[in-house]
Amino acid sequence: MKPTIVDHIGIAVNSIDESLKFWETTLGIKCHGVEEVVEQKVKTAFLPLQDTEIELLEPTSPESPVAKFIEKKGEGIHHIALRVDNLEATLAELKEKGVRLIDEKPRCGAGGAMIAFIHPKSTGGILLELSQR
Ligand code: CMX
Repeated sequence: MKPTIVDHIGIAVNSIDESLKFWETTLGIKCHGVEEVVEQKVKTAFLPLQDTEIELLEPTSPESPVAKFIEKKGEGIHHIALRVDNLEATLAELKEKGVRLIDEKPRCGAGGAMIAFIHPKSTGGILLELSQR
C-alpha cells in the first residue's frame, strides 16, 4: 500500500497556453500533450521531469473543482499525486483506517491512469491524489 513515487504535482492555472510560456519556453520543460478530462471539467498539460511530472490544470467550466479553487485561493499548487501499485486495495485500507476519501473507487484520470482523491481534511490541508498506472 505504501506509495512509491511522486507521480505528479498538479498546478491550477487560468490558461495553459499562458503558463507554457514559463514552463516550456523559459524553463525548457517540453509539454508532451494537452488532454481534456471531461468528467473533471479540466484541460491538462503534462510536463515530464525524469520519474515525475508537472500537471497544469485549466478549468473548462465555472463548476470545475479547479475553477472553484482558483476563485478561492488563486492560481497555484492544487494537488500532489502519489503513485501506488494497487489503488483499489489502498483505498480499502485507507477507508478501514477512517481516512476521508473523495473517491471510494478508482476512476479514470488523464494519461490513462486510474486515480482517486483523498480529502484535504484528512491530510493536513493538501488535496492528495493516488494514481495507478
Ligand atoms: N487543496 C487544498 N485544500 C482544498 C483544495 C485543494 N485543492 N480544494 C478545496 N480545499 C479545501 C477548501 O479550502 C475547504 O477548506 P475549509 O473548509 O477549511 O475552508 C475544503 O477543502 C472544502 O472545500 P470547499 O470549497 O468547501 O468544497 P469544494 O466543493 O471546493 O470541494 C474538494 C473540495 C477537494 C472535495 C473538491 O475540489 C474535489 O472533489 N476535488 C477532487 C477532484 C479534482 O480536484 N479534480 C480536478 C483534477 C483533475 C485531474 O487531475 O484529473
